[in-house]
Amino acid sequence: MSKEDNRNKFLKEFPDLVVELKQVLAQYGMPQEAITWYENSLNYNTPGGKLNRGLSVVDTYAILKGYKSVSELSQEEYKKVALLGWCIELLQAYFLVADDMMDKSITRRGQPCWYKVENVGDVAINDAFMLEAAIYILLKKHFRNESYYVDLLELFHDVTFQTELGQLLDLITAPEDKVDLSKFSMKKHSFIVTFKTAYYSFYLPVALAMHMAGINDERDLKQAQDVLIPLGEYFQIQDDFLDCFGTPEQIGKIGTDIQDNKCSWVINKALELATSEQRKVLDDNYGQKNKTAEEKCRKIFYDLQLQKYYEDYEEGIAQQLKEKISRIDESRGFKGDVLTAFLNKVYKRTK
Ligand code: GPP
Ligand code: MG
Ligand code: MG
Ligand code: MG
Repeated sequence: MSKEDNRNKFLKEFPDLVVELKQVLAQYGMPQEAITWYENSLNYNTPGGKLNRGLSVVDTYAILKGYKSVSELSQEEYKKVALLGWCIELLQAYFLVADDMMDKSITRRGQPCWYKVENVGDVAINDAFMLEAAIYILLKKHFRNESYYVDLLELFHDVTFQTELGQLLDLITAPEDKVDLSKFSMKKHSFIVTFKTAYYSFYLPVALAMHMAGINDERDLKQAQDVLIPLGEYFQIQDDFLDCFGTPEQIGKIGTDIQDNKCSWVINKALELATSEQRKVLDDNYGQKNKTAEEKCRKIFYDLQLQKYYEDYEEGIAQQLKEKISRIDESRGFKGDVLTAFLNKVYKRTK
């Protein structure tokens, strides 16, 4: 099955989930207006992205089961594993709706952020909570009788909290009114991105598929985690890099990290390399809410040739990860191919 077919097959599952979720509101006797609101929020915020996380659950499950392609899954099996994939996409939707408000972002996936849509505004806060709630409604409905139901719940809860910890550190390291670049470091950056991105984007899809495939020995979950967390860190470094050096057309969003005073990979690398004059310009302009100051910072990033350092980082980390994957112990049924598939999706991505 081609990549496009895979994606379309996965997308076809979503409308039925929306119907199920709307039914829950209908059963509570909610007025039609509220049901329609929820439907709009689900459709606007959930399916529009790359769907990497959701599709990964399906792909990983197929590899673990030894299928050559996703088309070998029975219809029932496909529906179930795709539902787990959609649960991660709902988690992602919940995070992004909230994150865009906190980061004051303008666009997401090539359209206005949800809170920027006419008549939405702060209702988006409640919509974010309701996107999260959808996960547990669907899990209860479809997995309640499985032996691994509690494992799924714990995974979602633990990973959600880890992401919130990362988001907390991301936000308090970037106060709006007080720019202090001496608070930043690569170590702090690594902590932020591991928590805010790597757990939910990389470990979660694989761990979910492992539970459903019955390959869930602690040692195997640990093997997966030991590769997926650094891979997720690499992915977020790409996100940081593209925020500054990518175009909105390419990445579907307008970068905000410089004006938002974010402890991103870009500024941390610049701080390692800057002369004292350059450092002064960064101290005076980073995190200032205007385009001129932003451009002054960006010019320094170009002068320091950060693109080159980024490419070096990318080559180095990809090599390290490949080596790690080659040492995976497959004796209990876990497969290194699961991890290679992830690495291939991430390596040299430009969007
Ligand atoms: C992405 O960081 C981080 C998240 C999406 C986690 C948000 C967590 C919450 C608990 C709300 P980012 O701000 O760099 O992402 P983007 O560049 O896509 O806005
Ligand atoms: Mg953010
Ligand atoms: Mg953001
Ligand atoms: Mg970003």
